[in-house]
Amino acid sequence: MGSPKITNQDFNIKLREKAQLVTHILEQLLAVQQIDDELKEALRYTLTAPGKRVRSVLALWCCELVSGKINHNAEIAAAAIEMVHTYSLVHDDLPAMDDDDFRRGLRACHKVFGEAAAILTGDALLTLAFDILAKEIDEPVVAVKLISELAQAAGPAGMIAGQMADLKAENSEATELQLRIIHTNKTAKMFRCAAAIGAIAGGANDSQLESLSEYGSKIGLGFQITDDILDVCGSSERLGKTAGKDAKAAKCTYPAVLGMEKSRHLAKELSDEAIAVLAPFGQKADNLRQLAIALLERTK
Ligand code: GRG
Repeated sequence: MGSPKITNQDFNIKLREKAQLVTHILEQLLAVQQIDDELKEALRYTLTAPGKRVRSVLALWCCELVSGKINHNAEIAAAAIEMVHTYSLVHDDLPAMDDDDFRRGLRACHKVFGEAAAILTGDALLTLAFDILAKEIDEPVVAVKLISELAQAAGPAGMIAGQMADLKAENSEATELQLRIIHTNKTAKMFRCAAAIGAIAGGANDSQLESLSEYGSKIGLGFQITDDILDVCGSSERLGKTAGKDAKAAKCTYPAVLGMEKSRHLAKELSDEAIAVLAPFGQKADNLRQLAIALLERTK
C-alpha cells in the first residue's frame, strides 16, 4: 500500500485528460450564458487558455476517491474553482497588481481586451462561479456548503488576505512565519478548498473531508514554494508568464527568505506530509499521491 504504481508519463496523460474534461465543462457552461458578446469572448479567452487545471482536477479526484466516480456536482464545483482561480490570474496580471503581459503562454487578458474589460472579465468569472454553484448543484444543502467553502477560501480571509499581505510585505524583511501566513492565505487555502469541495460533492464523511482538506493545504503551500523557486530558476517560455519578476518587485518569497536549498527541502517535506495524510485511503488515493509528487517535480 502507498507507493504509486504508474509511470510519470502515464500520470501526466491522466492529468491532461482530466484537464481537458474541465475545459469541456467550462466551454459548455459558458456557451449557455446570455451575456455581452465581447465579454463572452474575453471569458472564453481566459478560461480556455492552457492552464494546468490543478485545482479543478484535484476537486474531481477527491470526489472520485470518496464516491468511486466523478459526479455532476463535482464537475460544477471543479468549474467554479477554476473560474475563481482564473479571475485571480486576470486581476493579478493588471498593471496595478503584478503587471504581467503574459499568462498561460498567451498575452494577458488586459493586453488583448484592454484594462477595463479585463477588470470586468475577472468580476464576471468570480460572480459566475457562485451563480453556477447556486443553479447547477443538485441539492440545496450541498450547494450552500460548496458556496461557503469557496467564498471562505477566495475571500478576504483567504486569497484576498494573502494578496493584500503580499503587497504590504514588498520591500520588507519578512520572517518565515509571515511568509507562511501569506502563502497559506494566497495559495494553499484554494488548494484546500479544491480538495474539500470535491470531497463534499462526493458525499465524504467528516474524517475523509478533514484528511483531504489537510492534503490540499499541504500540497497548496508546497505548490507556492515551488512557484517561487520556478520564478528564480524557470524560463518565461516554459512558465508561460514572465520569470524573475519576484526579485525585481522585491517580493517576499521562500527563496528570498530561506534560500534555495531550504525552500526545496520544505517543498519536499510538505509533499511527503501530504502523501502521509492519504494513508487511510489505501491504493484508491494513488492519483493524489502521484499528484503530490508531480507538483513537486513540475517545471511549469
Ligand atoms: C481583486 C484586483 C484584484 C486582484 C486580485 C486575488 C488576486 C488578485 C490574486 C491572487 C493571488 C494569486 C494570483 C496567487 C498566485 C497563486 C498561483 C501560484 C497562481 C498560478 O497558478 P497555476 O500555476 O496557474 O496553477 P495555471 O495558469 O496553470 O492555472
